[in-house]
Amino acid sequence: MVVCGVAVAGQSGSMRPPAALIRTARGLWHCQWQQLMGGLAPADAAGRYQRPVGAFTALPPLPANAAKAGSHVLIVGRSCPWAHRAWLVHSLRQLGGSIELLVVEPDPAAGRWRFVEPFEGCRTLAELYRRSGGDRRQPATVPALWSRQEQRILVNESARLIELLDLWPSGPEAPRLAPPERLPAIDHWRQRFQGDVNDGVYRCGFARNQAAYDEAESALFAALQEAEQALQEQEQRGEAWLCGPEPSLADVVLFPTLIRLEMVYAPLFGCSRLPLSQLPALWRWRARFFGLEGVGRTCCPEAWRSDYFGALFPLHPSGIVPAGPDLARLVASEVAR
Ligand SMILES: N[C@@H](CCC(=O)N[C@@H](CS)C(=O)NCC(=O)O)C(=O)O
Repeated sequence: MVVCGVAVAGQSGSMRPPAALIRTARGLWHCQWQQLMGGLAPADAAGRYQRPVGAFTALPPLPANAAKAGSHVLIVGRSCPWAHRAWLVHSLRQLGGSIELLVVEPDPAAGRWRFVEPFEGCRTLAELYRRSGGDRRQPATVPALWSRQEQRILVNESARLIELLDLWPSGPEAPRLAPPERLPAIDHWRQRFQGDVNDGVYRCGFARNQAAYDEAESALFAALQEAEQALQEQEQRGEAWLCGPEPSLADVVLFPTLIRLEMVYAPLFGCSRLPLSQLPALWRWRARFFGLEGVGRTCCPEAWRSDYFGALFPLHPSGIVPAGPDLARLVASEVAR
């Protein structure tokens, strides 16, 4: 087998390894890779990624003390797109008065989130989960909403968390992101994106075989083409957003995935069929969303690259963090050339 980059005898002073050795190494590596992937990303029998079920997934009632300053803490990680959607709602609805934002750091060696300073006596998110009665076998994920009064995590499923945050009391200026009159359209897009786009990029990256990857990749780009078409029609009507003249939860859930596309998901997860520049309405939409008040502060490209490329060892064993495109170019309203 000839591979670009394999040292050729006489050129670098080293000998090309014998073919039998390469075959054996490939077989062994594939076996080990499947095992490592089993720890990172469970799959079904056909090799499709199956996202594990979380611990506190139900939508809780709005707490009676929701409006009280500092009564709750929203725990996020910078690189996580699921946390990013909750952070966006927190920021767009200006909830900082009642919900403190706490950013956890990844610990790639241990494969878990840790607090920069101990929080409620815990050093890791896993400890806080156990304190809340979480099952040890379930992953301690971000985002999570902590109640200081009840001393427990209220919800850690981002899809429910953003619904709760949309109902959270806030100032008169704070937008509602899922107003009842637009709910059918918003729900339609949220469902369309959740599996094929938001989880879809992970289904591409964590696929165990070609067929599983192909299925996820086609579904991802079919959904993006649909969103492109819808946004073109919206623009013709003079409406900037997926579900009308104002941004909604449908836009919120699409943004964290699309803003990471060129930096992480295309190079690492193989979501590279089309650069976003070839979906021009989505490109313009992304630039508009980035321009909303407070969104820029939630975008941390260095953390995205270092966490994904540094932590997902089975996908990127060298741990080398590649240079990425400049965020400013990706959110310029004109397509970057
Ligand atoms: N269902 C969860 C998924 C959240 C999730 O997978 N978060 C990842 C980071 S992107 C995490 O914290 N993983 C830690 C772990 O699996 O131990 C949601 O949508 O909120």
